[in-house]
Amino acid sequence: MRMTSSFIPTLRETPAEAEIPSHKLMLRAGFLRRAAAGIYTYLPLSQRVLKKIMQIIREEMDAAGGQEILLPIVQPAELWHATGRWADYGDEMFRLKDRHGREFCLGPTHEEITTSLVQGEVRSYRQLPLLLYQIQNKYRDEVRPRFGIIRGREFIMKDLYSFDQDQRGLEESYQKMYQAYGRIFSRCGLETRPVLADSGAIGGNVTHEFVVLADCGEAIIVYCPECDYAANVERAECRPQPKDGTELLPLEKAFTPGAKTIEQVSSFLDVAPERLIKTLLYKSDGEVVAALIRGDHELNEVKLARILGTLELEPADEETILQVTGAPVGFCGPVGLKNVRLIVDQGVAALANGVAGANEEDAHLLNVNMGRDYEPDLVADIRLVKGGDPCPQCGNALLGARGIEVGQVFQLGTKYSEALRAYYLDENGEEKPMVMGCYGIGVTRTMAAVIEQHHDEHGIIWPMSIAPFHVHIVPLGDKELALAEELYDQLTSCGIEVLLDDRDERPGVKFKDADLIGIPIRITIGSRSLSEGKVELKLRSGDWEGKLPPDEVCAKVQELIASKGA
Ligand code: 9G3
Repeated sequence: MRMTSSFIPTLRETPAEAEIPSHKLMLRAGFLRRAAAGIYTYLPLSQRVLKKIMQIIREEMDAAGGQEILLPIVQPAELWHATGRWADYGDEMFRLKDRHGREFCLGPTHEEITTSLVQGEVRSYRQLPLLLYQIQNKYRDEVRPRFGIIRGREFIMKDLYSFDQDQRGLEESYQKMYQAYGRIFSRCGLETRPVLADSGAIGGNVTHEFVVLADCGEAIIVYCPECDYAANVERAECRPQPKDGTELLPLEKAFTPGAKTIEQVSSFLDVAPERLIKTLLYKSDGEVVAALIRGDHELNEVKLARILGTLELEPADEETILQVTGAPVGFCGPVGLKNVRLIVDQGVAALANGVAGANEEDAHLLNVNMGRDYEPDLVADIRLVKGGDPCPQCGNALLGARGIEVGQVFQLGTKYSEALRAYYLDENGEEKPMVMGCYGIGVTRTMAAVIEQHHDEHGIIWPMSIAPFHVHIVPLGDKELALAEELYDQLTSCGIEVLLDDRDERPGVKFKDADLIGIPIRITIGSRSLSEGKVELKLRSGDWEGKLPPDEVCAKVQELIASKGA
């Protein structure tokens, strides 16, 4: 491609709305333009990258036994009513009506549609396992689209759905996908880390997220430097502490005027935060629940919601707190609470002689002990794990990190096949629900994640495997253009993808744009090196450069491409 006939609108300045490197660089390097909040146009350079990422995904999905289909974006509401999910998702779902007033949504995901398809076609165990996938736009009306295409409202996803006879079959499909994901991301030049995740409303209970470590990432994970434990903090477990064997002291009320927060109570009573018991009141499905957590720990609301088996969990408001405890906010405690379910974190269960609110204004209780002073309804792990906490597998201190979730694999079980009656006859002629898994890769998000992992202050540094082109030729003057055209033809005839900067621009402008766009191999043709009968080659990554005669360029470029694993 020649730059004079290409649509690559590079920018000198970074548009104000861009906050993170990948968003800034895609706008400046002429890869992307915004159509509306969270809605983008992918310009020619992006399209070339996306096609290569999709090609890698297709090769690996097909190799794992997947068959590609194309599902509808416009989905009938009936299917979502059947699974009960039409009501689960509020404004996040794009809904529309057809000319007859029938309700539809723009597909945010495709469990319903795919299960309904399979329900109508598969009747025998001989037809399983069945792995169907698509690469298609998805629509989710994010309340706050941000970070460019990383959290957009329209994005491209590969989603595969597996249908098996039983749990064992599902685990085989899951493993195949898990391995294929590792290969896909490394072939895209992405370093990802699979982490245990929470399956949220989708159902099932085994799920992993593939995360790209990045400071702008919205996923918060912990991982162990010593063993293979890694988890999204929504899901991360921690090792239960041993029970504190101290002798139980008698309950005592302390006057704590105005001391409400952990810090205030801790300093007023001169008691360490880890001896305090935070009692947090929530409303869940109409009932009031108290979560007890140590003063130096944070509550993990996702874990609490999962334990309560609820989708809606919100902090109790002030009048509920007043009504339930008889005291204003800040003096709530477990002793004497009526009609409130007590979910106690294991860190509190292990505590002896803790300090808690007295359910009385300006009063706290000392030497509170579970079992003697209050009965828990349930002791569980409801703690938000953070860096420094002990690894649940090996006990070493966990490390915290932020990451971009580029893929997610779920064991769904039979939630959708039961709801949509996707049954099959097993070898004994018995009717059984198919056991499902679902597996997503954010295709457009992957492109942005690659930029997050591969850029410097001058621009993008594309891995060879998904670069929009292999070679960027920069002739510095019009004398050098003739040789540039010759090299362009030679390389192109060897199947090498070349971008030729044939614009009538000063060298500085050409170099800036070449750095910005980030093609891996750059060939510079200038009068100085030409006088020695040579052209300059260098890798955008900076880890090689050299001068060589024009007739050796083609072989060298092929060697560089091969060595970079394209
Ligand atoms: C919705 C809306 C948003 C959603 C969902 C449904 C996320 C929803 C979870 C998944 C699970 C997997 C198949 C590919 C991989 C991910 N956001 N999820 O189900 F109606 Cl508005 O999408 N689906």
